[in-house]
Amino acid sequence: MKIIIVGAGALGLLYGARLARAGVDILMLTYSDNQAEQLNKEGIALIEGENLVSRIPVKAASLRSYIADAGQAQEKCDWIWLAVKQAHLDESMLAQLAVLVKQAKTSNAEETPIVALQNGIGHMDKLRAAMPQVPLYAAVTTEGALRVDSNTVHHTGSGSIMLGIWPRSDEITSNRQNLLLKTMEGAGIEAYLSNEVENRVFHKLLINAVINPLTAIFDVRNGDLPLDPQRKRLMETLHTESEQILLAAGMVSEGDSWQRVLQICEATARNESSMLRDVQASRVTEVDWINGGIVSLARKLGKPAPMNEAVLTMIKALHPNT
Ligand code: KPL
Repeated sequence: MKIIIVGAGALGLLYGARLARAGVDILMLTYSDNQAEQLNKEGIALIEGENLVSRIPVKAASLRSYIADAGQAQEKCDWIWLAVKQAHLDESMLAQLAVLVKQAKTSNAEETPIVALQNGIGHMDKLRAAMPQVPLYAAVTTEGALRVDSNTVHHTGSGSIMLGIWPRSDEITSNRQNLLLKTMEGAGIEAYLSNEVENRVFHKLLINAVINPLTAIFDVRNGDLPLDPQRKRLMETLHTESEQILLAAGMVSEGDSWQRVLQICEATARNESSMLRDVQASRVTEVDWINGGIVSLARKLGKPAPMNEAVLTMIKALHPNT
């Protein structure tokens, strides 16, 4: 099986390393030629637990140079995994992806499916509009991963990945899907195929909408967020507002989601949220697709969203260049 992974951030490197280690033909497509060069030379260094356990060879190229090389049109592939951040999914990236999908078309002329691993909402609609003919899968992962440098990733917590056709489909499982699930199982990756992925996206969004902006605003790790009573009150208010909007947008309740937020803070207590890491590194955050996504849903539904608007404004004010 051949998989192209677009984006070599924490998740791209983590899945690239684990799948390549299990014998999958992995090609990492990066932003920069430097990162691709380093990956080709040194492979991916995967840290599991406290120790560097393996250095895994992978092939890599920059996305720009790969699609510009007409010779690549011969290289078919079975799946394209999209592991770039929402902020990078702009017009130029969508146009490059459309070229990549054309080049990757399998020999029996089937379109190569895209698996999208982004946080937040909005990306699936953008992908659908840009590539109406391409099968799309949304993926929600609970794996913990931290990129240490351009070819080193730390697997900080085990989780699973749920994949689902987008928009929802009750279609019978195909050979291609079964093969992917088997391949992931062989790589030690816990993976599920589900037609409930939209609900998973909403539930992950709810968790990220509470933990991510508040950890970034207060500059605290996930476990420290609910320890202070005032911060906990803000978490709870943000949670209640977000949950009500998401339920009105079609999310199906799965028990006590406030307790779930607290459990995740505890389970990831030593972690910095991805938004806190982004603001610390002056990178563009995903706030527009997390709290901004909830504000847009609220507007469509004619509901107020003052807490989501407030954290959106604060993240932008605190870090104007993100
Ligand atoms: O998904 C996360 C993130 O940081 O984006 C949480 C669940 C908050 C864990 O850090």
